[in-house]
Amino acid sequence: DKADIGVTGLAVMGRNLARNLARNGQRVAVHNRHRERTDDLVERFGGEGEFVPTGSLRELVESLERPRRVVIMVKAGPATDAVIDELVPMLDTGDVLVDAGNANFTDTRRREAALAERGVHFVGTGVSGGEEGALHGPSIMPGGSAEAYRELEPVLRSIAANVDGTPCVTHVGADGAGHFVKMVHNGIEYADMQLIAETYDLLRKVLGREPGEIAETFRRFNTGRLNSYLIEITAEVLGHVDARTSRPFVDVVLDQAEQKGTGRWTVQNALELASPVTGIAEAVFARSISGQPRLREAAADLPGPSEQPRIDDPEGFVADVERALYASKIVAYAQGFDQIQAGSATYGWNIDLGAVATIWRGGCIIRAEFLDRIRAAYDQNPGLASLLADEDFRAALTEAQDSWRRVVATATAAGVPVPGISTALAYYDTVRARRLPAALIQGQRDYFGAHTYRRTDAEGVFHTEWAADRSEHEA
Ligand code: NBP
Repeated sequence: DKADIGVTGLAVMGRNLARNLARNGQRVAVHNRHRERTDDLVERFGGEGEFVPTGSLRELVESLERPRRVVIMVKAGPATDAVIDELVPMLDTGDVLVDAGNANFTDTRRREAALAERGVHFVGTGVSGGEEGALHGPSIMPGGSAEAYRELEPVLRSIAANVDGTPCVTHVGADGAGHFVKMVHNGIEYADMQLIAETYDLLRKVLGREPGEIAETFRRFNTGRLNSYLIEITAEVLGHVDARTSRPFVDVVLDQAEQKGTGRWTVQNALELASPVTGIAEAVFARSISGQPRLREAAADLPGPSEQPRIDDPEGFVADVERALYASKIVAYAQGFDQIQAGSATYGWNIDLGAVATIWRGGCIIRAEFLDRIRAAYDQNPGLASLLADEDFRAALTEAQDSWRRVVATATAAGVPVPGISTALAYYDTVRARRLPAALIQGQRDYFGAHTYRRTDAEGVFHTEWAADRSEHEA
């Protein structure tokens, strides 16, 4: 009997994806470069469904029903290329190769184009939700051709997370669109985590609360509009007590945040697209600063504020912080969706932003009630210029903005860094400003480089003779 689908790469993600497939009735051929992982999977979880262990890629390919469907779940980068290069000569026209790793979307575009020439469908697919998601239902973001998606759709729907009867999977767009959207998802995840971390820092340093108390505050936040997986796990982590020292876990962990690269890719691409994802950029840089002990050691003696701000109403401050977090989150997500919009236009993907919000409601790390609101915003107006312009978000920002300003002011007065919250507020004030000092920058550019400017009151491009008589003429 032939297998329905193959999975190669059986580390945590691949193993759990293979189990998810088998539990949903697929006969799954499995393969890993080092055989032990394959045997281990079948030995420990063989009872969960039908697995066909194979010892080589050739054996894997030969075990599959046609058109063949092979999922690659190996380390992103050269390892993925190595597996593709070995697999492709064994495949036939119409076969479908799915890369479910965290590939850079530019690699996916290159691979898709190369394989399309050989008649093989290549579907770069974002998978979010970590190992638990892979097992119980991830959010799945496939790119590639519509034809290939039709081939995969039923099985992807069966293994994806499900919210209110809707599976968290959609055909995002052609070639690298899926991996692009997964990249921005991770960027937004960075921004969201940074905002939550700043909120914790404020409650700790301004109000002097203990991690256990702050865990309770996050538990309460989680019953309201901030309800989300990230807030939920934040409360869990803050409430955790280290067994070795009986101290709060968060106090014994080295405060140097690591990263695997998708946040950096998001910002690199945003620079290419001139898409201002300031929240994601601050989050990536905040992790970078945390990971520079030499810099932090050298700066550790610099003075903070000479006096601390007085907080007369601590519960009022907590309420302000909740509003600041919510408003900042709206901005961070608005920026991320804008980047997807910009990528879609630049790379020709025609991405449905409402559909992206829909598949992020479950399975993935940023899953939250909030995504339902984003979906509703795009449902109501698919051509929305920014989520900030949506009526409901506008109302939330209007209600939050005074609190937001107080939080940034208090943080600044107390010397507590809030790069994420303050950049979000700066973005808000920038985009809503009727006049920006960009006019002055145009003047400076024209002064030193004759770069020209446009006027508010006349068509055309102008230059002023700064070094001579300062007369203006059309350039
Ligand atoms: P890893 O990213 O740690 O990769 C380990 C797997 O890659 C093993 O199966 C290993 O085989 C295989 N591999 C390597 Br390394 N080099 C290879 C090569 N040259 N040829 C063939 N196989 C090779 O595994 P993971 O954490 O399960 O993640 C898999 C993918 O999913 C990655 O792209 C990751 O970025 C992505 N992802 C991970 C998460 C997560 O939460 N961990 C979430 C979302 C996406 P071996 O056993 O023989 O060494």
